Formats: sequence, structure tokens, C-alpha cells
Amino acid sequence: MNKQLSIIGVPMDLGQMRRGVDMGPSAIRYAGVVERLENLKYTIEDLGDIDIPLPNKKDDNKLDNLRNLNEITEGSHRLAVAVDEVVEKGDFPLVLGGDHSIAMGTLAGISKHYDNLGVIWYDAHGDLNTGDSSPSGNIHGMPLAVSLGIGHEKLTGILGYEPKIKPENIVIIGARSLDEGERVLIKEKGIKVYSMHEVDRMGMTQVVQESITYLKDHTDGVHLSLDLDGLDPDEAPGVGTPVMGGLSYRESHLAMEMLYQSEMITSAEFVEVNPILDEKNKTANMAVGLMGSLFGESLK
Ligand code: EXY
Ligand code: MN
Ligand code: MN
Ligand code: MN
Repeated sequence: MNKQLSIIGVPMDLGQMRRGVDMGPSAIRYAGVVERLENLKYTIEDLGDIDIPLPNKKDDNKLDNLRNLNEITEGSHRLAVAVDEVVEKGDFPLVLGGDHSIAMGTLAGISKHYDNLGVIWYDAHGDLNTGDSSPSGNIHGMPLAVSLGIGHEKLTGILGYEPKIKPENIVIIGARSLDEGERVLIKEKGIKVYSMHEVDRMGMTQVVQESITYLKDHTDGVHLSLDLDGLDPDEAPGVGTPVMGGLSYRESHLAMEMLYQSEMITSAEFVEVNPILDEKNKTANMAVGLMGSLFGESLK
């Protein structure tokens, strides 16, 4: 694992409608992310937070069923530029959200440095909607589609190139809430999905082992995009779109340990932590616990 980490906070809440997820980066810092990773002998530069525009109060803010399109485009662009610089200087980018729409900017900044960037999308949702298929108009339900080059051109064109990722380089883990349009896209593009059904049947060990084997074959770097709503809301209540029947902390901890041991993760983001909906910062603490496992904490 790259021992030089750069942390970027993204106080983004424009991709959905619950207040408070913009405080996610503060909550994760408060939960001790820097100290936890410094203990593992990483050198950490905390670059602070990206400046996110205010929501557009005018009635054109739901253009084409894309709420806050222009403001999110601008915020994503700023994030992409910052992430690009981190990768350019050779650091590992660790991005703290913020709602999941930030993944569009993160991936834009990272993927230009790779020929075949892999992505592990750890989430209850597919985030594969477009303005046409979205039931909500919330852009946090769209970043994976956008990164595939599917969606509004303002979003797919962040940093002036597209697509950011190829369908065969994606693995989704933990899915249990997919809209009809998302299911069609998954089939059409042949995206690998380990839904909760597969996790239940195969166990997390086999799911992660297969994901590693699958991605190792044909990628030159792997980004982990971990949405805290992938976990069960009983254990991680501080998220805006909870779905029951999720991954446990134990399963997630195991997944992170296996990913550490695979030595394939080259960037990561932890998103959707909403301290206003949380219980005593439980979800931010969980995010930091999972980062500990991802970056190599062990008992020996
Ligand atoms: N699929 C639903 C929608 O598009 O509105 C819910 C999306 C929630 C997305 C969260 C962040 O992962
Ligand atoms: Mn998500
Ligand atoms: Mn989600
Ligand atoms: Mn363990």
C-alpha cells in the first residue's frame, strides 16, 4: 500500500435531499481518521475541504430531472482537479463525503492516470440511474452511470474526457435496492453484481476473493467507493437512504482486510455519512474502523 495519503473532504449535500451529509467529512475527522492511519505509519496530508456551491433556489434547479445539476457539476470539477493533483504527485487519494454524487469527481480525477481503472462499488444501491430513469431526480443515485459515460453531458464530461470507467472493470457489492432502469443497464452492460443474495449464499470471503480475481486480471488500479448505506442501518444508522438487510460490520471488516491483503487498492472514498441522522457518531466511527482495516490494521 502507498504509505503517502492525501485526505480530501467533500461537504457535498446537493445530490440528495436530506440535510446534514455535508457534515460527513467533519464527523469522520472527529472520529479520528488521521490519528488512526498515522498509527499505521502512514504519512498523511489533510488537504481540507473542497468548496461546494450553494443550492440553486431558482426553479430551473431540477433541469431534466437532475436536481442541482450546475452546482454539482461545478463542485465535481473542483474535486476532480484536486484529486488529479494528488495522484499526479504520487499520493493515495482518500476522499471523505458528502453524498455519493462526489464519486463522479473522484473518478474523473483518478481515471485519467490509468488505462483500466477498476472500481469496487460497495453500496445498497446501484447508482446507475440517469435523469430519464431516476425516480427521485437525485444525482447521488447516478454517479456510476455517469462514470460509464451515460447521463447528462455536463456530468459525463467532467475534466473533458469520457467514459471514466468500463463496465467490465466494475464490481458492485451489497446491492439490495435497484430501480428497473438500473437492472436493464446492469444486464445490457454485463456489470458484475454481488447482491445481498450472493453475499448470503456464498459468504463475504468468496465474494471478495472472486472480485479480486476478476479485477486483478484486467485492471491497473482499483478504486474503492464505499457507501456507508451498504452496511445494515442497524449498525450504520447515519445515512440518508437506509435499506434494511445490509452488510454487517464483521463482513465489511473482513472485506476491507482482504482488500488490504490483495495490495490492489489505489484510491478510496467513504461517502453518505450523515451525522444529523446518526447515533453518537456511530456511522463515522464505523467508517474510520473500516479505513483502519483497509489500510492494514491487524492483531499481529
Ligand atoms: N435509486 C434511488 C434513486 O435513484 O433515487 C435511490 C438512490 C440512493 C443512492 C444512494 C447513494 O447510494
Ligand atoms: Mn451510493
Ligand atoms: Mn447507497
Ligand atoms: Mn479481522
